[in-house]
Amino acid sequence: MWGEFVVPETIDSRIWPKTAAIAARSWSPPGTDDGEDMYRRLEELNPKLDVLGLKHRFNYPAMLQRLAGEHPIDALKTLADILEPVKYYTRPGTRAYTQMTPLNRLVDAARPESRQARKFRDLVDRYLEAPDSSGDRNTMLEWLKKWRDNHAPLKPVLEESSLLNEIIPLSEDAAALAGAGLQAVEYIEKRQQAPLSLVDKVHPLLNPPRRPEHELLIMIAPGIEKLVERACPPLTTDDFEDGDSEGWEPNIPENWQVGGEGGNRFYHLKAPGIPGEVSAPASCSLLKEFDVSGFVLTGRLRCAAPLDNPHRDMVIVFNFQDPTHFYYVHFSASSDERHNIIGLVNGTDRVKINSEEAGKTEARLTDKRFHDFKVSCNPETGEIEAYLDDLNTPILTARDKTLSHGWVGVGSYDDTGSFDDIMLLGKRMNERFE
Ligand SMILES: [Ca+2]
Ligand SMILES: [Ca+2]
Ligand SMILES: [Ca+2]
Repeated sequence: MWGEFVVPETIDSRIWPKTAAIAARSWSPPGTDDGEDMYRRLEELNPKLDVLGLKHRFNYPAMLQRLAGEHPIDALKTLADILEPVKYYTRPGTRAYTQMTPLNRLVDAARPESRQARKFRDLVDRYLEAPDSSGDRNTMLEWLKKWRDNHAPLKPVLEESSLLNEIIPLSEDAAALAGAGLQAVEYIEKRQQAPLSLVDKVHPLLNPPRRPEHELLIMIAPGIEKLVERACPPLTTDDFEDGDSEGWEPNIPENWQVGGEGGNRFYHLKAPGIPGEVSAPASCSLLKEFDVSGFVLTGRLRCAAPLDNPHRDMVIVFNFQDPTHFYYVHFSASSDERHNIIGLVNGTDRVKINSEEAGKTEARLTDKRFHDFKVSCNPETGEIEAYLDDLNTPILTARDKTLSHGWVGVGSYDDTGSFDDIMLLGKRMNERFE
């Protein structure tokens, strides 16, 4: 075994029982690939390993008890049972570790794979296959309620321990995720579409910072995501892997194509657009099937302009009604009155409408890598938010009700670049945004 974050107390849990699975892989015929059966057999093996004196299970409650101090461990275990340590080489980049750093935090106690989260994913899958007749529904709801209500009893435990303080936001997030899962089930069973606000609430929890200080992942998140997606399905998604750009309507068709590299395909804007009658983004391609009133658009974008161009940009357009009436989010490499803004084009040259001071916004489009983005708009409140990389904290926000609906699309003011993994959630025109 190879690992930097192991001490005698945790080494067994990092080796067992997965070594048994590796062994079985080696002596089994290539066709043996039943994951469910593997887990069943590993669970049978666990007590036998206990008898041999391995501590891969016994040290877990002991470590939790040490963290919980005088408190009972129940609430802490309820949370820890659905957590896993961050993966790959994330830990060394999160804080300065040395050989003298004690490995006694919750990330060290947490097991490499959460059995309960895996079982929850299975329950969700079976429930979504047959929501009305699934015998797993009650267990799923029971678990979700337990996780939703766990933060209140756990909070005093976390507040009293200097080692557990860092878990407070994580515990809140886990409870919020479970709460959102329960709400999603309500909408699924009422056969109603959930409001976008539910998706908006869950989205940041599903896209946590890549290097969270507590170094833990909430492993029930993918199951919750499936429930929320069923309750509020996207209007459309596009990863461009089929090689065509059906559904997209560019203003200059010859400038757009589906490109590919390294086995991935994406939507590529290969030439800058032509400036129009008013100052506004010159290139855009719209999802013309969806005239939306309120939406959340997510995806990835990258700019192909030279790195020494401080005005390099990619834009997301929305509430587009015609070429001189629309909003756009301008993601750029520099911040001023025209760059890295939310802009409104209303029959005349664009104006900056975001509330951040010009020149003070975080301009993150400084390289040629793909960046995650999210743009959301609520026409009832007029709130517009734009995110890049960190999908928890918007870098641009505005409040404007000039245009209440329209098409969304992707483009650039005057540069080139690519888009991928587009997902549009929204209410079509005349549906209420709650
Ligand atoms: Ca793709
Ligand atoms: Ca396609
Ligand atoms: Ca530019």
